[in-house]
Amino acid sequence: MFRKILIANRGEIALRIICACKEMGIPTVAVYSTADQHSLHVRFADEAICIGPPASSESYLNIPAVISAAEISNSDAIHPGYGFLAESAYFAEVCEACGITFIGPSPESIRLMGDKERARAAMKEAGLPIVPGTSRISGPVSDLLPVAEDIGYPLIVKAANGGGGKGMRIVNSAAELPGALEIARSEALSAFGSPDVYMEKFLPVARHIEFQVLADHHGNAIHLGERECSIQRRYQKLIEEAPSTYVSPELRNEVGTLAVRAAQTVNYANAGTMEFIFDDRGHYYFMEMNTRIQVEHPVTEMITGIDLVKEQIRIAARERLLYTQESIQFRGHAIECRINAECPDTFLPSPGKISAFHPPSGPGVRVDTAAYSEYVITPNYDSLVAKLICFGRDRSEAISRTNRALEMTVLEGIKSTIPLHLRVLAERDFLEGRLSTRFLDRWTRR
Ligand code: MV4
Repeated sequence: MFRKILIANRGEIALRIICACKEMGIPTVAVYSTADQHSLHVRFADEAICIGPPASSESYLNIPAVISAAEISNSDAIHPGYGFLAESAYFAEVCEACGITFIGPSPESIRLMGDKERARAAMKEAGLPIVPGTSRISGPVSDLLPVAEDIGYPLIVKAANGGGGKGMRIVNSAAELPGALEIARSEALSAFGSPDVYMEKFLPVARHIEFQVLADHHGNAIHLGERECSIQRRYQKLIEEAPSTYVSPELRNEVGTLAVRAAQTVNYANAGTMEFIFDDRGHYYFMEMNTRIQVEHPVTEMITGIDLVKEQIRIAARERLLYTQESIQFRGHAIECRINAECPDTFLPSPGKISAFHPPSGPGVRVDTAAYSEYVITPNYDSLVAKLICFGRDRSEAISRTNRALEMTVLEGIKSTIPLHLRVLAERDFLEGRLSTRFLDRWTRR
């Protein structure tokens, strides 16, 4: 096992990783920017090293600063959390070159899955259904019109090196294609450093459902079922749940088995998530694979009883998976609400000082947060204040718990998404499990 783990992140996920390390008896090192000197990850880690000014590019994304902190503190592993350096194949390579274990998959796996077109091809080869579409496209629009005609409208243009919605454009007709391509290309260039895009058939009423897999370095792999993530706005997830009301035990077993086999085919090792789009006729298609621990991992932990962060650490230390597929049991239902510091109507960030904060508790309630009363949310980082995860013996109990927990949350001084969550939880379609990626359109114009 590792001697000491450096956590290259901040906020609630840094605390979540500290929890796992403490329970495993592994000392931790926090890194922080000058904006975060009063943060809880600094307080709860065994050591803390300041790595730069508030701007992420000069601190949490500053590879030489992070590696130096690991070397000075004699850390032999780095957990990157999510965001920041978590999906940088280059960072994983630098760790390797410095003799530090990157707690995540290999640089090759990160690079493969980061290239959405190569990932699609690899997963198709490994037996997963993919959305009909093209590979990387270039050249004049006139050459692309016939290709687009072939796919059929509506179609969606996506960034080849993207993910998570940036650089995406829905195209309803040939007339819209030139403009959409131009916008998608320039967005892709500024967000991902490459203007390359590809086209896919757009599935208008669809569900976004992802499967969690765990794979070790000894060829063992399991899946931990799915998470339903259809309730998103501007491709930012707002509510996630497990299991999905759409997935029967048979379908879970079918897609999970395919996901596990695909992970093994590409020699994937660590935690990973395969995103699928499900249409309303029972068809499903692989979209992309995320090579990190995800924000919404707690809903899977609640229904399986497995600590995903501890498993990531064990796998990175080359230990064998503790579980076989047969030993995994799904029990109950879990719902996660992302409580962001933003206006619930406009979704504009609402930074400022939290004047009062009392997180909810009681049976079946988990709150992952790094916030406290008097804490100041600065505009430097993302707006996540807390994740509220509620467990119930069934979906209906999970919903009532989420409702009462939201009502029993005191969060003053900033605007938050709590009112929006309460509205969603009162919607008939939500209560009856009729979810789709269009769900939030009823209240928001995108
Ligand atoms: C799609 C899609 C429909 N058809 N691709 C959004 C995030 C990114 N990871 C992939 N996403 C989607 N890709 C095809 N071919 C629907 C989504 C999607 C979505 C689209 C519009 C509005 C909300 C959405 C929520 C989740 C997924």
